[in-house]
Amino acid sequence: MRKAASLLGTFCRQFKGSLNRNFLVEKNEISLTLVPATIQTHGHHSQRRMSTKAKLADRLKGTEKNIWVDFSKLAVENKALNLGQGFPDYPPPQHVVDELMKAVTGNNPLIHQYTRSYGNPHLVNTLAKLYCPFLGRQVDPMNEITISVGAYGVLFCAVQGLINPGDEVIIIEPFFDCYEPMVMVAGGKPVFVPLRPAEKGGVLSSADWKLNPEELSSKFSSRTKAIIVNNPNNPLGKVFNRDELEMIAGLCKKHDVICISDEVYEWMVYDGNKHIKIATLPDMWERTITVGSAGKAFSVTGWKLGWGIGPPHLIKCLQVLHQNCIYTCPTPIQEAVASGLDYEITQLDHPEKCYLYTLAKELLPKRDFLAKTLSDFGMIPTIPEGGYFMMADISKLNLHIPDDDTDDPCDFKFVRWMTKEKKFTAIPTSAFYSKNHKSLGEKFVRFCFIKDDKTLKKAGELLQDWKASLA
Ligand code: IK2
Repeated sequence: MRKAASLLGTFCRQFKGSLNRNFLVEKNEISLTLVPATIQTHGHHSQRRMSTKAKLADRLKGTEKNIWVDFSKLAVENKALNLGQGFPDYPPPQHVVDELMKAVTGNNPLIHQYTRSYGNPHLVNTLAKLYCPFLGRQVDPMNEITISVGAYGVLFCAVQGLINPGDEVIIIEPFFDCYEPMVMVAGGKPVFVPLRPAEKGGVLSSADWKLNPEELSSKFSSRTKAIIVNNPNNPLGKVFNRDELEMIAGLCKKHDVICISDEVYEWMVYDGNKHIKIATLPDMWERTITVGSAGKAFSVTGWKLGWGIGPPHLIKCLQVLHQNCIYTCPTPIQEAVASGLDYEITQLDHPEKCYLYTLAKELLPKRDFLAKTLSDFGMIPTIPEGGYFMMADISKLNLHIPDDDTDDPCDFKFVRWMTKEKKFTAIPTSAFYSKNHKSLGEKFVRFCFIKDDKTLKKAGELLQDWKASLA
């Protein structure tokens, strides 16, 4: 991908220029308007001078960029077919929506008021019941579970509640991007270790991406406070097998390290793979926080409700943070998720009726369709064992992508160009790598396949037309 001036570069420069001329960006999901940097109050402009103290807090420096903010905006601005951010573009299960309707239209006036800080009693009781067989133990709903604003909120509470300045936190690459800024904001030091793909060419499985045990072991020291494991992994779709989890668990125990296990895609596993909770391995319950998400489990990402499950001595640390910065999550959403899960619990022995299981069945043909579509175009997909994302190698595409005059890695330039010129959006995978390892990710792009079949078909047609135009 050669350097050359581009329209895209010009656009970016102009846009930055207008921001520098003291304009504020008023953003919503639909449109973007530039308004003068005066305070707008009911149509009246009152001129106020910015305080010189209005500066980002020092501890947030280096965390200003956010891939979801930037690329969701880009997709909307360009009206692009969006296989970027991970959410479905079709309705969630009806019974869960019905539960929310019931909650807000029922006779209980308190449903509209604050509920218990660490989680509505109905929800934590239901979660304790749901996870008991999967964790192989009784779970104390009041002391071993905490609810927060999505898995994001739980991860934030875990990291802020446990990490001291100078503590090291091991993060496995590619990683869900928020882990790094969360650790930095806590004053901790992220220490990265990459999964490395097998050198065999052609289509890979996410199982072909492995940790090197010596490399992983070399990252642990007396300074290591925690490791964040994402299983199934976003963006790769890797489902860690028992041997891999035992290796990680062994190191956690040897070095007395806490494991934050982000399992938001726990229900979405394919091809007979089994999701194993690291908390169920010997002596791991005591040192593991398992993170889950109602948004992911029920395909309602806008509901933003998540949970952390673990022993009281760890959960207490999350609760202290949560009670002082969020206090409590929306009561009707908690009630609806609880009732929705109550129903799922009754169906666990009927996998064909249980949404937690049928979701993976629904996603499998979408995964396979997308893999074929991308392969036909000339990308080389890594077939995910879990989750709903697919990484594809773009390095063999013989395309000339104009440079956009940024210092960003190639995948950023490629996705920006594709969004603008082809009206098709994905997520650049180097966003899931640390600064020094961006080169490991920049030849891949991530596509989301929890999309309506019509959307996926449109993506196929778009790529076919694009390919035809290259011939
Ligand atoms: N953990 C992981 C691994 C996630 O993927 C997510 C949500 N990611 O969705 C954005 C994307 O990758 O396209 C979360 C945590 C956060 O989950 P929640 O929505 O419950 O806060």
